[in-house]
Amino acid sequence: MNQKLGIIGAPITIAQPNMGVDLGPDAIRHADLVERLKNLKITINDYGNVSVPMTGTNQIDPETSLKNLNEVSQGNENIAEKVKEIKSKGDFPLILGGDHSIAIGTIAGLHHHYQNMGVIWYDAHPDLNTGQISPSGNIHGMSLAASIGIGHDRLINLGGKGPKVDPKNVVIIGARSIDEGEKEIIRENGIKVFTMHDIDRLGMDYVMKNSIEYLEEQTDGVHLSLDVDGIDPAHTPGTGTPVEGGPSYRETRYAMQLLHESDLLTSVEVVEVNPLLDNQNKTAEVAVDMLTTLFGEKYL
Ligand code: B3U
Ligand code: MN
Ligand code: MN
Repeated sequence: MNQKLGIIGAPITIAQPNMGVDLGPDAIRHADLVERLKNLKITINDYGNVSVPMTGTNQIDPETSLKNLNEVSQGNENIAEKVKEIKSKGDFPLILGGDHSIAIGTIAGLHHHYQNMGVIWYDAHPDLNTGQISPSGNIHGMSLAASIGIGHDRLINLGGKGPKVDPKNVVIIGARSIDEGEKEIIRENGIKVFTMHDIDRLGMDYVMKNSIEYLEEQTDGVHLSLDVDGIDPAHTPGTGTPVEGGPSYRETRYAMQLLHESDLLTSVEVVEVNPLLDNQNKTAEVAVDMLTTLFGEKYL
């Protein structure tokens, strides 16, 4: 990971119900992301925030069973375009969310540059819902489904026709809130999942090394989609849907260290930082610690 880094803010907020995730990119910048990365002698281009529709409703559209499909799709198309563009320049894309729906755009943009892309989904939730099975209608809980070709056509075909990632190239880490319909999708598609029970049983060292080896063999690029609610809410309280019993700060930081050592990643995004739910900005600071570790910051 010794390339130039291209940072993009992707402030979609209306694919989930809480106000404030649109402030995530700036909260992460405010926590000294760029300064800390520059200390690692990394060249950085910050392209600012992509423009995305900000107004939406909290109502489920009876026709699609989704909330704000048009607006979320438009925002994600803009994100896909920007990611595609900075990747063409040779930058390593680092995308700051925004809610997790942004992964639809990020992955669609990256898809133009890979034949067989892999994804590490570090999250309390697998985000494998569709309008039909979602308990909420919130598109942030559907982004991984859309990227593997399941769900509404508009989301699946965003930024290019068809699925963007083979479900066999996905590893979900830290899952502990999985809806019934999502369980079926996981089984039917053979998606590799390390739940919290697996992490407890096997340890983060094994889980990460196994995931890295698995993806290394079969992909030509790997995107890390880091949902801050993947980390235990004791460390990341500023997020809309916290779930108890997640990997600690230490376990997550160690996971990032192993990813750094592996040199596997070709792009990263961090999502669901909501500074309105965290007036100390602690969650953004933890997000920055994870990102700087990923890019080579060490204790000694
Ligand atoms: N699985 C639930 C909750 C949820 C998903 N992603 C987040 N929360 N962050 C849903 O609404 O799809
Ligand atoms: Mn998520
Ligand atoms: Mn989540």
